[in-house]
Amino acid sequence: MAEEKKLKAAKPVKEPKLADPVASSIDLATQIMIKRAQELGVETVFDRNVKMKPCNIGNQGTCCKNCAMGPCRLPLPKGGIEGEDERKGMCGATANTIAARNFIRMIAGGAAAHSDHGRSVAEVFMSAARKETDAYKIKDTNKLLSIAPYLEVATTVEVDGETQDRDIDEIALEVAEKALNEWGKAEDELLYPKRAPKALYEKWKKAGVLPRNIDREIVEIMHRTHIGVDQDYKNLMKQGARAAIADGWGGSMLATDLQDVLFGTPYPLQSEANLGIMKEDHVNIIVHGHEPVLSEMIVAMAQKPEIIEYAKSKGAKGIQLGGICCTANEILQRHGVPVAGTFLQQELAIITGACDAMVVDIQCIFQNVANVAKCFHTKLITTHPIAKMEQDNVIHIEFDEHHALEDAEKIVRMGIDNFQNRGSEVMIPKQKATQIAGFGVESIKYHLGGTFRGDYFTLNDNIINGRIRGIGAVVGCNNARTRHNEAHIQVVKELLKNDVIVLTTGCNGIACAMEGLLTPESAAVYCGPGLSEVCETVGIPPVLHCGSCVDNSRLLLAATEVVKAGGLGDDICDVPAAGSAPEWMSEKAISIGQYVVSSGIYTVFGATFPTSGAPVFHNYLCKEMEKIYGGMWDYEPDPIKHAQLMIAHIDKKRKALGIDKARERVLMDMADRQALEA
Ligand code: XCC
Ligand code: SF4
Repeated sequence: MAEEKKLKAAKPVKEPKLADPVASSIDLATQIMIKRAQELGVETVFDRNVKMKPCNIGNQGTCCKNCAMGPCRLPLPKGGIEGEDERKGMCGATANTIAARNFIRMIAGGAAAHSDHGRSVAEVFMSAARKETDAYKIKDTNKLLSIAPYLEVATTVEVDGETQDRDIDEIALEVAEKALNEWGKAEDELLYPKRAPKALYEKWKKAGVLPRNIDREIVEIMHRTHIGVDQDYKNLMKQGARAAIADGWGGSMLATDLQDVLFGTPYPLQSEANLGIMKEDHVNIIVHGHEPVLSEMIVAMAQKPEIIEYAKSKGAKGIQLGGICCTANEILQRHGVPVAGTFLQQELAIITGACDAMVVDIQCIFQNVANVAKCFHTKLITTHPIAKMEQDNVIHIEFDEHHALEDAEKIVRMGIDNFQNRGSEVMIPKQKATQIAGFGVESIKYHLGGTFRGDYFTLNDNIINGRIRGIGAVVGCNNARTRHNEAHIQVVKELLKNDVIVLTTGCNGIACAMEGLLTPESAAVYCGPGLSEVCETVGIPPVLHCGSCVDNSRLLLAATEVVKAGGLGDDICDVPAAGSAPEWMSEKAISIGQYVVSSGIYTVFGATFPTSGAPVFHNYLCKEMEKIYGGMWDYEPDPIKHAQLMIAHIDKKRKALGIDKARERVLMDMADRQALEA
């Protein structure tokens, strides 16, 4: 016995489990930096992924902790359910009820995040309209005039029987009032859903899902999912859809529109992406999060000659700004500021040892960046009153639109002052790719619009004649449970190969940028003959980066423009289009997925799906929902099958429109032509 004990005690200490860099990401810069982190003994999300397994019951969506009699856990039995599903929680809640409650609480979380972001922008917009701040101005008056009618704000006035243009400041003020009112008005319904095609609006009306105001729909989810309230998954999902519509056609759309008015509507511009954008001899300031309100000021500050001089006085050659997540997408699309990386690269940016300041606002910020920053000289600065961190190395500089420029200056100077504190451990990977970003409803109109006919006529025409098979909207996060960027890139490439043009936002946009897919040249390499020809003629990349998470609202409006241009049905659900989030992880992704589905678009998610433990409810989302909205969910973790499901749906829609034959003709022509040329 004693011997045995001794033997046991002598057992070597277990090495900590570490991630395999190549298995963790398809991106070389990421692989290099994961390895680097491990050499330095700094833990990243990739290591935590191998150390901690996700909970199997939570994963199935069937763990309820909505009251203190639980948590009640209802995993799916190994062999599935035979006969009646008798699983129930303490109160009797079924697996369907539990999964549906959890699902719509995710929608509430996501819709709240997007919409609260929108509210902040609306508040800044109000300050600008009232001229209470020097930092923010109404920059894009064309955009202001274009959105005013949707908020029921007149752009003209009658003076002595004559129609005249109304004063811009007056319009801005009324737009601000009307917009802010959307979050909490006591009567009526949300205004923006009327921008949808009429058939869709009527569908929502009939289904009883027209949102009343943004906040109310989110609050009602919290009420309905409290113990003992709504216990019918269909009725729960009705509210889930309503809150999601209030996000996509409400909070998010307002965020996008008001940001465009304040900071300018994006137009295509060139930039770069990946960690290689950081520069060893420059002060590197990384902005991370979602709201452009502060980062816009930082961009302005970092360009000021006296600030650049100050950086030089500290021994740096200049200031290099870079972005992570959607703050990156915001300042990329308006200023061409390069993107340092995706959601999963946030820790790695600090591990370069060259990040002098990381400035974060809201959403998608790992608390672990504080632990990583502790191992380096990096100043980690939180800026938002609702988003602080407990670690004591985190600096909080609360940002306020009334002293925005002062705050931005303080932050940038802090980064500059920190340049000299760098250790010897600087290692920036070289990888970066060129990208063209900054697409949106307006620029697609410009590039693919017709000169004589409707705005989106050229795009529609090419879909009708079959050169473009359809539209794929591929968006969303990275998820450390899957190989970084692999599904994003495989799904997108499979779509391109099959002549499906891709619109992207969020971290998929960043993944595509890193892979070089956001360049016109990539069309000839990756696209089928039809799409490649269109891209070449028009001079656009085959993947159009349309911005941040809230900018998924741009995709809804682009789809609406396609319907308006004619020839592809009279509702969004008629258009040969499909949505996808191959590596989703956030609650916002679920809210986005639901408003896209409720807008009539078939939407496939990868990674995992939080309803697998409740097959009846899952089936409701994936099949029954089509009867209500024309769109439905699907789940497929294999990227190629995932893309093929989207293509099959696109073909189904082409057939319903009677344009399936056109494509065969185009391909035949093209093959003939190629044979002739050869
Ligand atoms: Fe966050 Fe918007 Fe997801 Fe990326 S994509 S991980 S939500 S940053 Ni919207
Ligand atoms: Fe369990 Fe019902 Fe309470 Fe949920 S609400 S924890 S299912 S008793």
